[in-house]
Amino acid sequence: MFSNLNALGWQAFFQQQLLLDEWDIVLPARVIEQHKSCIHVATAHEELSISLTVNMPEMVVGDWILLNKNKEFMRLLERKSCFARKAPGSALKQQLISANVDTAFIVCSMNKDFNLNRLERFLSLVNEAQAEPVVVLSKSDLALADNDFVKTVQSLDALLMVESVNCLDIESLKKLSPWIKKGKTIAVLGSSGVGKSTLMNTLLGHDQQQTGDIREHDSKGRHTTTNRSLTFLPNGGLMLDTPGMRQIQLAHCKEGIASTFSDIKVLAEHCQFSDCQHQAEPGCAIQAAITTGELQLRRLNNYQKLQKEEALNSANLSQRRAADKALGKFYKHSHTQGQKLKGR
Ligand SMILES: Nc1nc2c(ncn2[C@@H]2O[C@H](COP(=O)(O)OP(=O)(O)O)[C@@H](O)[C@H]2O)c(=O)[nH]1
Ligand SMILES: [Mg+2]
Ligand SMILES: [Zn+2]
Repeated sequence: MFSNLNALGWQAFFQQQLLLDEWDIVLPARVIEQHKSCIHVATAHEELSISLTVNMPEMVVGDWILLNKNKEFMRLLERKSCFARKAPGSALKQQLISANVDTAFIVCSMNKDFNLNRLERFLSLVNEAQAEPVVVLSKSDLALADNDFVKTVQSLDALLMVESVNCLDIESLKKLSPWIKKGKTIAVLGSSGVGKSTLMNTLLGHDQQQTGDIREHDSKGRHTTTNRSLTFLPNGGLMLDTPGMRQIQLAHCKEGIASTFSDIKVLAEHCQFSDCQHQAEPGCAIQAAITTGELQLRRLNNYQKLQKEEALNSANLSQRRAADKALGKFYKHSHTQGQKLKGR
């Protein structure tokens, strides 16, 4: 059973969460599709649909769950990695995007939409989720000089993986094969129009994803492509398209930002004052690095902007969580006895 599971992304990390006497009676299953009232899961043998009930924890594409022998939900396994963002709109809610992702392709097109600030935002998200980032520079067939783009991205971090590709050309996408392997889960991130769906379709060998100018909401405001799903690629990888990722607000992403901008943190350790704001203080190592050209002012500004945004969103989310908790207690209290809330 476990060899089939490996193809689904089953790893020692999940197996270790099974109790010894559970091995024969549980069925591990991976969430491959998410809908309002149900999830689709894949076990080693089949695909099933499971209705969601209020007692279940919040689940997201990529999650591993255990089913009992009647193929009913038992429990959610701890996530190896998790992507989340602040839910768009005014609601102060954290929204799960995907779980148990090994590698994240951050797609940016090599044209006028290319934007380092946005790339740093995605990198923060990926680093926080503890997935491996790979920057995929798309539309190489249209770019005048992909080398300049690759160099520009590498100037952020010399160790960052960067590949330039033509998403319409399978030969060109072979550059990505080191990361597309049996049982490895890849999330494809990036703004609208950069080629995420095209990349998936070319790897699949047929059009599964809508591409081009088709919007997430069509003219009638109906959702067209907002169901998140995990797709099996012919050569073994599992790929997650992330529709509806136009607007990513960072929340609970402090470490992700810190590791994305670790160069600035290292520089700051050499500032004369430990509480240096890097404005005009004497002995500021960061201002000195900007003067010598070692650090871009753009990068410093973006770092500080993302830090502020993250702090504000996280504070709002915590407040909301506290309010929810208080409300939850009230409901629980006023609820007539009998209905036990199932713990995790
Ligand atoms: N020439 C060229 N066109 C591309 C490439 N990648 C995507 N496109 C085109 O760009 C448009 C948007 O691509 P799509 O995959 O829908 O972007 P998504 O919003 O990120 O899913 C489509 O018309 C694609 O055909 C590429 O590498 N080269
Ligand atoms: Mg798309
Ligand atoms: Zn300083």
